[in-house]
Amino acid sequence: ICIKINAQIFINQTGYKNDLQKIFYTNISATNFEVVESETGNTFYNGNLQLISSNDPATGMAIRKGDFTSLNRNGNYFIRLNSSDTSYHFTIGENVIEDLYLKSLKSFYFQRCGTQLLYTHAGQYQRNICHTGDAFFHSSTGQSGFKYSRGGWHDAGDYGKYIVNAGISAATLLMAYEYFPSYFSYDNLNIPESGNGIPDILDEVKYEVQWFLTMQDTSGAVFFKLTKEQFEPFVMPSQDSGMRYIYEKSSAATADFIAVLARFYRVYKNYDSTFANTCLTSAINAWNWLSNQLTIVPAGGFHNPPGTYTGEYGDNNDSDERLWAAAELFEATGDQSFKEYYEFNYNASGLFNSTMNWQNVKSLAHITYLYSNRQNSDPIIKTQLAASLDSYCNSLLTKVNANGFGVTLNPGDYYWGSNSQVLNNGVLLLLSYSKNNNINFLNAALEQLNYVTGSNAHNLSFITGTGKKSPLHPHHRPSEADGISEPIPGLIVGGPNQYLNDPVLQQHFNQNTPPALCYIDDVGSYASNEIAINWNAPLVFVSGYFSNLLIN
Ligand code: 9MR
Ligand code: ZN
Repeated sequence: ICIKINAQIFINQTGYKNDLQKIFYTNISATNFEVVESETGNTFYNGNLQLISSNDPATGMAIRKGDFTSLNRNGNYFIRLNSSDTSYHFTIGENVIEDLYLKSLKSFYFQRCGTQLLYTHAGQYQRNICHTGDAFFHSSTGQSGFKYSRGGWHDAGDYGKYIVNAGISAATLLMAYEYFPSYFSYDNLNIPESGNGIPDILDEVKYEVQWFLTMQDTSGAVFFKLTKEQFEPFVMPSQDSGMRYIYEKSSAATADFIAVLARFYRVYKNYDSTFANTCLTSAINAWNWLSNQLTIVPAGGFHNPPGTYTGEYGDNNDSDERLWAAAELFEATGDQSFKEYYEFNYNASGLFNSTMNWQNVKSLAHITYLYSNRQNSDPIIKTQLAASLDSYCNSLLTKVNANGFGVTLNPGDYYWGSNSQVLNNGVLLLLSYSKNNNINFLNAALEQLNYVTGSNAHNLSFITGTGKKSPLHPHHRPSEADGISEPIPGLIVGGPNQYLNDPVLQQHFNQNTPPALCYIDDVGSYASNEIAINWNAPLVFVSGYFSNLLIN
């Protein structure tokens, strides 16, 4: 049958898992909806639409919501309203989220630096080795000469490598594995290490961790970043010539390094104790340096020296990073000194009152302590943490209820990388759910995933190569330069950015544009359409969780 695709029914384009909640939204004025089987045209579900908002503050739309959770018959369907408006076709099934999960994880392989991507693993996205000259000390370090620092992941749409942002990215992947090992043990992703008996998610993180080790100085300190002085032209990585530099030592980078290496040690020691021990030793050396720095290094936080314009990941407060480092080392070693550092400082700026991001990792510290398996962890603190996480998640539900699309963002929250905020909120909701079984948290987390896969005002899956309609022009140098029309799959773009931090956004929108609409699939819009490892990591967490979730 011939279907008219109407852009006004907003569904999760990657499909609905049969045993989970099923929600869509529409801005069409209607009172009820049908779920129609694609092949037969038979209606399998009739439901009422619920008016969520006649003027949703985030989108300016009148939004209605449809819920067909109880339809759990596997098949292909579309939604129909007013007997003629129809949605994209979608699937209800058992394994509908797996493709998204595997693509989002594989995207880290496509970000690898300093290695050739072979046809067997990368298919048409094969490419030559890049950045073999990594790297020379920048004069701002006060050092000169070369330090071997090949490998790791390109940070985002650019080819730089930044410890701080890599830190939260690697840690989020490790956290998924550490807390839900059976959900994240896939070893068949077709990366070079697949089939080696070690989960691919750990193999992929190890690729990054090996680069981390090269960024450490003999003092124990860790250098902030490895980039060019200017962002690269839109060429393939192997064509990107010119000097790449290692920049100053940083206490925030050192603390994030410690957290990742301590965490990696914990999950990797059962696979390769020698390498895991190297990681722990490096983390402790780093801590020894860090604990001798009484204030943030460099003073005021890292800033680009004159003549350098690549990313800054600016942060003038390293107390959350230090807290996180201590929590991870405590969990790795059980040592009293790390326990005391965490317990003395854990409430300095409150418990769970913010969602983690590259700049603020406090919640990651708290999660680690809350999930501690150490006998000497304090049960009273853990009870406080669990209650605080629960109440923070309730505040996220308040945001969900105030948003026409059930997303944990309200006007003001749509800043650069908003999609990652949505997914990191999803991570917190899932972690709280795993402690208290509050089904509202599980459902809210699923709504966050649905939002990025198409239940949004753009009727767009924000992840390349997924769903019916997804970004074709991400700000991602390899995707643009490779001569292949489809971008590299599995990459989530930053998403709506009401602060219009690039000229393309400024050209198309203004401060009267509803916040959630400030997004454009344009390669020039680096502030809404770039991709980044720290945005992909919580996507792996949330999609992997739901893909493998066993409902009892
Ligand atoms: O993700 C970062 C975002 O939170 C900041 O607002 C923005 C401006 O400082 O920088 C983003 O990070 C970029 C980094 O500096 C360089 N690589 C690309 C990153 C994603 O846009
Ligand atoms: Zn590279």
